[in-house]
Amino acid sequence: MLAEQIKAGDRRALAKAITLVESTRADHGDQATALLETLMPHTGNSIRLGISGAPGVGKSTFIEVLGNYLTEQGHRVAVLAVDPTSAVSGGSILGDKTRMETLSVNPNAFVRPSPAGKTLGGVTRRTRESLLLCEAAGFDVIIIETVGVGQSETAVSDMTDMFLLLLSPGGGDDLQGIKRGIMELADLVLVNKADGDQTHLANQTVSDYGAALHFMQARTPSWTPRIQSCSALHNQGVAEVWQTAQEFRSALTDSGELLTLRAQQARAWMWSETAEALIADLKNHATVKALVPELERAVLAGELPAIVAAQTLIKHYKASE
Ligand SMILES: Nc1nc2c(ncn2[C@@H]2O[C@H](COP(=O)(O)OP(=O)(O)OP(=O)(O)O)[C@@H](O)[C@H]2O)c(=O)[nH]1
Ligand SMILES: [Mg+2]
Repeated sequence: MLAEQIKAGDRRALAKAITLVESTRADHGDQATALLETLMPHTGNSIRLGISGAPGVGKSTFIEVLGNYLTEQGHRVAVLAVDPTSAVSGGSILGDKTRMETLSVNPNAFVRPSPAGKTLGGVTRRTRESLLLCEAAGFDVIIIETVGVGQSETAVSDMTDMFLLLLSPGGGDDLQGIKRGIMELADLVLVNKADGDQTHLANQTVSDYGAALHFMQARTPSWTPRIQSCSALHNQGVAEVWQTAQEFRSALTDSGELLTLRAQQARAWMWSETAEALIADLKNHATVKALVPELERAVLAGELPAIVAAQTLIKHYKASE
């Protein structure tokens, strides 16, 4: 019945299901996968947006304004966070700051902070599954926020249709701590804080980056990355962002690329799931476990090539299948 409640759009049931997905208990894991299987036919009906940018650039402010605007337009909006720092520290930066006070009490929105996890892979795996659950619950716009510190953007871009990068007015990407590889993921670059005495600088930044974008390899044949400015604080340029997102969606739908993109993402996810599960199983294997300390010591001491140690582990793992 949890599945039924989710399909009916019950936000509490959705929150419960996400907790199940995030749980590390084996029986919860089984329930979660069964639930995902049941709900799979009800997923896919959303536009999946990834949003990244350096700390303080205004991601949360922007998402809150965009989210409230979209619910006014009749959409149902879910916001999930991927916080690479939570994988390291166990705590979550985004979790605390991603409060989005007005959006989280909006009945047509669902805001979920980042799950805690030991690895970024673990955190993003849960986010992918949560995304599917949100779709099954009838949310038609899913926004995944990640802080732009360079590790999680690729993961987020691998689970979304469209990737938005927020910048502050002024400064090259090196000054903003944005790596070029991340610029290349962006389908839309947004210069936020285009207000007050920063307005002019924001316009300047738009033309500087606009020129640079022309020299970048487009991610897909049917879309050329764009750059726009906005002020999340004053709710300016936000409707225009949604306009662009819709154009993006139409372009990729018409060309058939959206389906291909999602299919390829799902296949890549299958293999990353397989790799994660195999590694976990191998590390749990009694013979392997017994061998690890000595092999690690020898590798650390430079006595044994890593490849030989890896092959030894795999040989023993396979021998006792
Ligand atoms: N002037 C101006 N300030 C803004 C705008 N958007 C956000 N801010 C301010 O910038 C600060 C950071 O905003 P957040 O929305 O918390 O930024 P964030 O990117 O989510 O930050 P982290 O979660 O720490 O990575 C806050 O003080 C906001 O009020 C804007 O459009 N104009
Ligand atoms: Mg934030």
